[in-house]
Amino acid sequence: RMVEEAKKLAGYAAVDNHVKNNQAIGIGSGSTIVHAVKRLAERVKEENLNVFCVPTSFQARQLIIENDLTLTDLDRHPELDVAIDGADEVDSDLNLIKGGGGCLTQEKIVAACAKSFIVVADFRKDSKNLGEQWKKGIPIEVIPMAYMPVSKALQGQFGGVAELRMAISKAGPVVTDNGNFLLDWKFDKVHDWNTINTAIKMIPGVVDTGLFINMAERVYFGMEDGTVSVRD
Ligand code: DER
Repeated sequence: RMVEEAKKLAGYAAVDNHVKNNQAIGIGSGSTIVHAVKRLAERVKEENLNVFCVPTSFQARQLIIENDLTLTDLDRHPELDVAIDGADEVDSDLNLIKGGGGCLTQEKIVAACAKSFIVVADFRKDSKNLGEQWKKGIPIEVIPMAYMPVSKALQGQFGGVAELRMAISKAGPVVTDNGNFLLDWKFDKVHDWNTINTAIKMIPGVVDTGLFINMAERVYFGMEDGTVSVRD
């Protein structure tokens, strides 16, 4: 399928351009990162590389273990050489919406610990402004007992609609790897994302947001025509 091939192109390009021997590497979550991890495992084997991988979710942890990569953590490697992760949408300033997979909090922590944060995405994620293509809203991780007041504060201050993310194969709300709930905030106008990100984080009960502002160093887009487009 074209999209899967595009994810693979992006994942391989990021690993081939940014992974070297003796690195501590942050491993993101989602489906595109799976291709990057496969390529990483291939290179580790072929080139006998020594790398240490920090996961951003239970899923990423499983991926690291399944691919026989060395698992580590931020206690042992608080400074990472590079973090590679996916995104739900990328705008022209390299601002990201992340959290479609519900792993945004640990993803943002790991991305912030890395000297270089590299994003891998298929062509569907390439937008001019946030919200053009991603219609599921900005994921916000919240302390469960506060989801209603946070939702009200969000809507009162910034408009739009904030919905509690309900689970599909489990009764009730999605519970994150950190034991929290998720709100998906469907905004209805263009905002200054840096300002609004800070304001949302100030609402008591908010753990973190899926807005990654001024964090990504480079994005690799796998394109429909089989090429890779790079945005710095
Ligand atoms: O949930 C997340 O933050 C994921 O990284 C997401 O943004 C990308 O997931 P995908 O690679 O499956 O599209």
